[in-house]
Amino acid sequence: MIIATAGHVDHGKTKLVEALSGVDTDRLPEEKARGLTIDLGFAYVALAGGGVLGFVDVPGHEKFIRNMVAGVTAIDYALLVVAADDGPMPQTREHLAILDLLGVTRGVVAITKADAVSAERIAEVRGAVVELLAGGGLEGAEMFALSALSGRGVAALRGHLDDAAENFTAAPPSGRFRLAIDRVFSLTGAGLVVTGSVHSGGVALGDRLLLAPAGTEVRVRAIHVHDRKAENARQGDRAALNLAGPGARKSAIKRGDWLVHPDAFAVTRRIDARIRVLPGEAKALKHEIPAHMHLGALVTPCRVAILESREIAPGASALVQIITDRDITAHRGDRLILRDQSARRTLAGGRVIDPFGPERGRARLARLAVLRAMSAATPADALAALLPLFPGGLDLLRFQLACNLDAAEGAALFAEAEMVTAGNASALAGMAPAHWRKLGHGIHAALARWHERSPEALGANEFELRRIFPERPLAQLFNAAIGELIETGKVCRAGTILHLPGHKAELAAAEMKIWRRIVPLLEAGGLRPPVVWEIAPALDLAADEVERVLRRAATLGLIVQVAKNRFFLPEALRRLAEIVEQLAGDSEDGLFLAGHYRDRSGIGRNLTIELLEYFDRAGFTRRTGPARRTLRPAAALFGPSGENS
Ligand SMILES: Nc1nc2c(ncn2[C@@H]2O[C@H](COP(=O)(O)OP(=O)(O)OP(=O)(O)O)[C@@H](O)[C@H]2O)c(=O)[nH]1
Ligand SMILES: [Mg+2]
Repeated sequence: MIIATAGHVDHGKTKLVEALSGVDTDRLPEEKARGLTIDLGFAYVALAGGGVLGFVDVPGHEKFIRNMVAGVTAIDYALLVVAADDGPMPQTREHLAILDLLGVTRGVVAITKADAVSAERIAEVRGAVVELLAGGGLEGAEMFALSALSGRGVAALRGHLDDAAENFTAAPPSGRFRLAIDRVFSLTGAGLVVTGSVHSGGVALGDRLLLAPAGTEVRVRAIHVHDRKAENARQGDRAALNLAGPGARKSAIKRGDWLVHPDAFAVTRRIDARIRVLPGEAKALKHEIPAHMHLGALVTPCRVAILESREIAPGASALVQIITDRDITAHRGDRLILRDQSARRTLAGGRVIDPFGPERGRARLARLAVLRAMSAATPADALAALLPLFPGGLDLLRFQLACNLDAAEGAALFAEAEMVTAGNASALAGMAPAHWRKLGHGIHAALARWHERSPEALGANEFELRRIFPERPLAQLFNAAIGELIETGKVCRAGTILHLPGHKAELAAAEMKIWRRIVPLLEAGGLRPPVVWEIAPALDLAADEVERVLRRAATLGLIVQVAKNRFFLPEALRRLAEIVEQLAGDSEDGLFLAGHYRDRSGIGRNLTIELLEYFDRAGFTRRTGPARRTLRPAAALFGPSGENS
């Protein structure tokens, strides 16, 4: 059980931790010289029953509140320290408010320096503390009057903490591994070590992790949990990880960074959240106010955009978008604290709803509805509430990442949800059944209209057709809907052209004559067919005539226009798409680079770029940074191998 101290400067937190654990956690020379805690201190006591008391000692001075907040994220138990002579003071209140905002609801109160005051004074301070706790998460917490100097009363508090630790059961680990880094140092012999609280999931020796937000890779060489060597660490633990690998450089890691499972890597600068303004604030929180956000062990300057109104009154809560000055990482449900611009006062706190806040339309009614849906208690409830709001389908992997669900949790959730899914392991999309039925009807109707307007064309490309839909159906779902229509005979496909079964279109006799002469040249070109200005002189025709026939052939599905002058026979395009599929399949994460494609296909640099951009437009691939992944099988778009079309 991890216990963090809280309370005003000089009220005896560090002395009390020493009396309870035997460890003086003020290690820094400056702390010793000034008799003041500056940074976090840690002490661990192994209990006879197998449990551990892990103490995080925080500084009380208002100047070091940022360190205090870093220390109390992901703790289990609060030890509020109030000196009997002073009674509650400003940081007693502020620390308490921070604990409340972070959702700490279990704890105990120590009234220290009891040796220095009368019994009446102790009774008076007890009364003041009861009042202070009323209405908050620690309301009704037990109180122990004691002296850390004489030791009187310390044993009773220690007994209370031992009991609490014995009865404590940590929440079962869930989600992918995330550790909020609060210290980084080098150990001679071992190398780089980071420490922090494990917010979710678990980690084992040898695991590969990413440093967030930087994205560099590290490997876990050794693990200590609560000062003991371990094979793994899990949610709720305080862990020290010895790191190896290219990212394991002290200069590249600082407090506030995270170590995360590669699939939990999420970088953002816009967090949509619900926050509550402290009731004690004198004024309402204004729109676009600059502030500091604390999340995990991180603190960063930010702006707070209020989404539902122009201001938030003291004690009230509202949806906001927090725009940070730099890249950060966050997930749904993460607790955060807002302090004022000069870092003097705690203003508000709350929880992340969506770590990927949009830049545009963030306060639109439709977006607010999405945020309310995502605020549901569980990911399953959130998903059920979201699906009706997305007529074009929902990116399920983004949802999984936003909620930090591991693979098994994601799979179970998606299997149970009432929805149609499409895509693959690296691009999964979901749609509510009602939207799915509407989409099928919509595609059929859109094709009928297409034939009406362009009777001379055989039909439409899948992506030409998809563009017509205002709800912007996700490519995977749109393609799956078409697959279903083809299977049930309601739609036909010729090459990449879709049409209704009754509809026919052919080349005119003159066009057919030219087309028959072009085909052998294209066939001979294989995967690198000649462009228009190469075909025309070879056939002794005008370039614009060749282009006209090729365009016409494209509307009939005989050929596919990939770029301005570039046309591919469906068979060649299918083979090129299959090479993409092989490349993506060969790579561990499903990603491939244009350079690899050029080497594998042998079609050269320029054609590679034209072709991959076409595949992106066609909804076959999606680009993320320098790499691409496939969204669905090549066969679903370009026909199965060996198909004659
Ligand atoms: N008389 C008396 N003095 C105490 C007691 N506990 C702490 N002190 C004294 O109070 C002073 C501050 O104690 P610390 O434990 O450093 O206080 P702190 O809360 O850790 O202070 P910060 O970390 O700077 O916020 C020291 O001089 C202690 O000797 C106590 O129970 N009785
Ligand atoms: Mg101290």
